[in-house]
Amino acid sequence: MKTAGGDLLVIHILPVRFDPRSGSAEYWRRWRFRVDVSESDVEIASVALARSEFSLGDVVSAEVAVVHRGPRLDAILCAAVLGEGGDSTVEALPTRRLRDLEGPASFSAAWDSGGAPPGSYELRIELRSPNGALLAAESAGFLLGRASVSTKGLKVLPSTLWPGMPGKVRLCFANDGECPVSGQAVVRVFDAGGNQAAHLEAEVLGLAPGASRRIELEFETETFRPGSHDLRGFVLYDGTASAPVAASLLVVPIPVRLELSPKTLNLRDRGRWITAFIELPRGIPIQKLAVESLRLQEAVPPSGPAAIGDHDRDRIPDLMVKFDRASLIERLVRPPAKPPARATIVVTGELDDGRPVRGECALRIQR
Ligand SMILES: [Ca+2]
Repeated sequence: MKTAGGDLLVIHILPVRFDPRSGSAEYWRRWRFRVDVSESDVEIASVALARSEFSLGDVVSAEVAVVHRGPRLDAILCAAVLGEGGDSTVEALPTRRLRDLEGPASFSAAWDSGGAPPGSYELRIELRSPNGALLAAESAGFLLGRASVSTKGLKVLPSTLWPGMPGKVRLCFANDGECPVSGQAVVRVFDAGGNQAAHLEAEVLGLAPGASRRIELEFETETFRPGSHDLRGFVLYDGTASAPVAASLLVVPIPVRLELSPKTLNLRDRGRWITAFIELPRGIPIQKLAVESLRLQEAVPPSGPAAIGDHDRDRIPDLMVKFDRASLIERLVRPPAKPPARATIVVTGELDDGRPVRGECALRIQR
């Protein structure tokens, strides 16, 4: 853009790279620009590389388009391959004298990359006058050495767990490219509603070509809700992601042991209560069970006294809690249908931190 005081260069950048396959975004805080200015009638319109990535040993070729708007002149075409950032010259290509340059013209440049290590490079093209003055310059960047990571597998251990049980995932991946790869191994856990329940990440440093790696990541499940969960594992590297691999995880309520007394429900008896003994898995104190949250058949609340003891004498404390017998019978027997001979009684409830519990046992029914 021309301004009164000179030329104004405006650079618009979107410093974000979004990968739709992994849903990840990457952005850079620091940018570096190099601005070359020269006053001449000759312009390098473009340096078009055959590709932006080349395999090790490939011939890197480019078409150079030049426009000269003044009277015919001779110019020298200089081409060089520079290292990352354009700071060092890797190889200077033979110079060429362009005679009687007039109007648009194009030239090709090629570099045999044999023996060069993988990395990012720059092809710099300069047009100079026969006495060496710079007339125009342009460069194009490319990558040498194909970077590629493939994700091989993802496993959850265990594949069924309850909230609070530690989970572990194992992600396997391999470098099937030509250059060492560094990046992040990522595993994301989504609940049945598609919300992210966990995000796990581990640094991957210098994974050599041909090498594979297995990474184990542990995760907390205290806040997980019961239901199926989907996991996606991938590796982020060079601003891209390996194709994700999937696994699934089932979260169940904390299993409780349920025992009823009596074990047979005699419909002709006139008892007031049915007594339940509830035991939590080892490691979770029975005091954490919110007694008032308990329900039989998802409907019948505790109605009698409750006490902590060890009914089955296995040294794991259990809770004795009484339920209204008539309310339970009402749920099990629906006249005019004949009463069933047996029923599965389900107890549900919560711990005081909101984690769900569930247990069941069989109950005989005597008419
Ligand atoms: Ca016990």
